Amino acid sequence: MADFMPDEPKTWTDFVKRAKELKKVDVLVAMGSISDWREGIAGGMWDCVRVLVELSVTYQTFITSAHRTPRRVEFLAHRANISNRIIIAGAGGAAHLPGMMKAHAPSIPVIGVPIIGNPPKTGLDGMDALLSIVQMPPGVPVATVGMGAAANAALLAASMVGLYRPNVRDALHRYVTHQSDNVPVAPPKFVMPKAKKAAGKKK
Ligand code: RP5
Repeated sequence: MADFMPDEPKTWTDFVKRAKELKKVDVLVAMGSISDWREGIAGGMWDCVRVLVELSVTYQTFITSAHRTPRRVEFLAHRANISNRIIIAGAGGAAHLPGMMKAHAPSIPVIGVPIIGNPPKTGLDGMDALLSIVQMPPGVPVATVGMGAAANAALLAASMVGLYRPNVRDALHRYVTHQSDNVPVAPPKFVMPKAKKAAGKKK
């Protein structure tokens, strides 16, 4: 009789090899699909990794879907749990990945990123992913960042890693200081647009 559980015969060996490297890094970055990576675009998991690199947080990336590769999800979450690693998980649509990872990794922090499809796939513009991730049942918490806020997930993870790695804490401090320094003190001096000025003079 056919076994309908996916057993991923082609990818399983490579996947397990990569998963075993997880113990060498700070954060597991998982995404439900290659379409969640979005190289060069803010809002995808690429943006999360960009910030992790900037803050010297080490990471290992994986594509694993709660629906298409459930065995990978279970294996990865378990390994992260026993290795005390932080999980960042991004998914779109019916985004069960962060919640499923938390179910299999109850002792460690899981940060969920609701991905907005680009182009939109579900017509719900990321609201489906946001609600799927944030509305976890009592006892199974997933820290949820805003829709497409993959960079914020990296900053949140860095603040956790910084609790035990001073170089990451220092890098985060520099990042935040730079961000503050780039906020102007006030908007430019107000200048009345010419048309309005002229109209104003006629009165
Ligand atoms: C989710 O379904 C993924 O996280 C992705 O955001 C969405 C669509 O996946 P693809 O059809 O692009 O692979 O599981």
